[in-house]
Amino acid sequence: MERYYQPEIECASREEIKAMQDERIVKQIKHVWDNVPLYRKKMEEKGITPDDIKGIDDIYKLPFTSKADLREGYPYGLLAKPLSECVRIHSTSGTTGKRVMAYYTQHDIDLWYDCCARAITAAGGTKDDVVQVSYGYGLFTGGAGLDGGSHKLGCLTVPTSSGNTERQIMFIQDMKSTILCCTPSYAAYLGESMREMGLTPEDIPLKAGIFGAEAWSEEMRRDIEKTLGIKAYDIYGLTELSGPGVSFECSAQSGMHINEDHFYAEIIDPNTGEVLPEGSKGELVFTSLTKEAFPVIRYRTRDICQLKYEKCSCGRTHVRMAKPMGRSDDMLIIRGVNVFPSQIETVLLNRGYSPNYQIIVDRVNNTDTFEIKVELTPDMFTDNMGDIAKMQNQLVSDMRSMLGIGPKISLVAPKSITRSEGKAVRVIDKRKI
Ligand code: DLL
Repeated sequence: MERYYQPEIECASREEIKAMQDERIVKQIKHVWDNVPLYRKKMEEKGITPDDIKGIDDIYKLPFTSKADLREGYPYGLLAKPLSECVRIHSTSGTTGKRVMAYYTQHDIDLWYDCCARAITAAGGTKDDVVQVSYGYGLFTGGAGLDGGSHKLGCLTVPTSSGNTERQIMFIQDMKSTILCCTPSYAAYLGESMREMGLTPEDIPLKAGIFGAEAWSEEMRRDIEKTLGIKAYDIYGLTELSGPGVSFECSAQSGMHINEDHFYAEIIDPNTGEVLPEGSKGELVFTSLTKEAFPVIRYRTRDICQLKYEKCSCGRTHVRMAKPMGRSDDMLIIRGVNVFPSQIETVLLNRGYSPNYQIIVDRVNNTDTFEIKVELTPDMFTDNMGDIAKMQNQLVSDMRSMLGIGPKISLVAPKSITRSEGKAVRVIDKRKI
């Protein structure tokens, strides 16, 4: 039977959800107008005041917020509460520019951890579970978020953080961990390491995994489920909104339920900003309805996905989002063709390769070059040139059908591509260097 952490909210009727959002958006807009000069300025530029926002249906009137806006506010520009009322910061990694700092009051932290507790419950967790949190702890939100959710539920929490793979496996065995939380690429690495240590899924007590923070394919899910002998659940979130737990999968595994009492989602056309009808694929935009210290209004995530409002078989009523294909800025444009790394992952795993690959793009004589380094599994490893050529040709042809463009395939020896303990780095785009 399906269990819920907060059934009165997670299974509320659509009318109740809308009433909650109507009330919260009005309060939130007044809060940012009064306290965050950037939001007031942007609203004034559009000629609107808080009086124009009478409910959630008026949200389209509000200006969008971009990552550049948040960066411009670094470090304290977007704070909506006095620092003395804040108890925590987290931040994005800043790999593509200046960091975005996110601030939390104690109330913000409590609500965030509730969202993560909902996710753990939806993955079958109860207070009798042992939850190993192998997301990084620190400025990254993964460790803190799942740790907090696990505490709320009363699970025994094992805060290993990421890295030190053999120790992770030792803890899984010795602490009898039943739920593993980490990035999907690290889960795949843990599975590979277990196999090398001669362990089978029967040797470990894990029953479920809660994996997110990066795009991962259905093929990757099946691969992880097989190697670890678990059910693998997706979880989504971003620092700007709190961290993990903005949405999560339930037992139906048919999209991730967005915690709509805290986050209002829209799908827009990334080029025109037009709000798209239900079911359309586009850019996900979020408004935080309850954040005190660092609210974001119509924040453009750059994640490309779809929304589905129909009631889920699990009983939850909150809207579901499809697995994001990746950020629009992860999308590569190679010789004019759009390529998502997740499409490449699908082809490789369907052909029995491991999820260890690297995409290298460059520009030579004004033409894009496109190479995929693919690691052979120990079973496939051979020095027979004929066999290697056959495997390469097959992959080039599969990639051409999936992407509409043929890469150069370089097959490399097992274990030669660096493993990731957090978010995997799959793309080396030398055109940008
Ligand atoms: O990755 C928060 C998180 C931690 C989510 C642990 C889930 C688990 P950021 O580092 O700010 O926050 O990165 C946010 O990661 O905009 C997406 O592009 C991507 N992302 C997060 N979860 C998923 C997912 C955390 N389940 C960015 N599937 C987001 C695909 C995801 N992409």
